[in-house]
Amino acid sequence: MCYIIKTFINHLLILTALPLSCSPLALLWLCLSQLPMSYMSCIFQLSPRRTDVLTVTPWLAPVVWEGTFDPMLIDAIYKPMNLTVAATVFAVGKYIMFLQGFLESAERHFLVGFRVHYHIFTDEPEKVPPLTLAAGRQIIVHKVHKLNRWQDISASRMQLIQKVIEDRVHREAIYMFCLDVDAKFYSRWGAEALELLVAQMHSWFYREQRHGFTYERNPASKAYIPNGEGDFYYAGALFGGSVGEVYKLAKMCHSHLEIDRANGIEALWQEESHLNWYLLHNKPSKVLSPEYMWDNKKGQPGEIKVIRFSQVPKNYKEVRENA
Ligand SMILES: [Mn+2]
Repeated sequence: MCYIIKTFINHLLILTALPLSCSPLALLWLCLSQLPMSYMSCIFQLSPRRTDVLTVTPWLAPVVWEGTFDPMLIDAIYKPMNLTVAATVFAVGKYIMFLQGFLESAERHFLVGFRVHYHIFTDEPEKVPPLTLAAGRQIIVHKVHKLNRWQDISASRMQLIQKVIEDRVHREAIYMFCLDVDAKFYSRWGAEALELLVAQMHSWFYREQRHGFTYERNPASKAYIPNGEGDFYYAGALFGGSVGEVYKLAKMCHSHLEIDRANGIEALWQEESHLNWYLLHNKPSKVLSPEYMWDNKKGQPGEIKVIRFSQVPKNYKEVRENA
């Protein structure tokens, strides 16, 4: 907002060719540039926000879109807190090929200026690229066994997330995000995403009606959501929140995946189906717009002003173990 006002005044000054020293507009410009951030935020709040998209859920959780927050103000609030954020990334089997692109782009855009611990789960630790990270950021590699089916790899994530929190993350970080590795960052993905329980509207379903969501519809599954229920279809590729909330989520989803497995049931989208069940019964306190995990196959519709993080287009036959 501040930037827009300044740019607008700058343009006016240039157009009217008024000398900076005596122009009343220049005085206004000076005043604006001297205003403390708290006043600037008031101006921002009084201006119209996004009206073309849903910006708050029926349970009053914000939905984060470009234009709904002031990144400078967000950083001014969160940076002094000196937070550590953990990020879990699974680079198992052929997915290791995405790790370098993921990490290099994350260093440019993901929570820049914050301490970030990347927890990389891989069956080939020697293939983790040697990268120099910004100060306060580190890579922690966890060796895992390669499972044969991608469905099992996906289902085992919840168990590994639960375990890494128990082992160390609960001591080391305040917030945590669980991210898919087959994606790259393109623009700011910042502290505006921090909250107790954070989920993202899936880029393929944010315009869909409830009946179009691909929830698990088998009543025998622990991920069952009946027709007529459900808020959003959330992406399995991105969720997070406080370490405590992510722990509760991972523990319950893992136990539900195990119960289903014991009963010979595999939910339609495995982990994602169980995540959607959990988030229906435990509402996220912040919902991220599809900007936060986009799919470039969908182009860039007008409401997507910024693509912050997006899936790398891939041939499933090349990367999945049993596609
Ligand atoms: Mn993925």
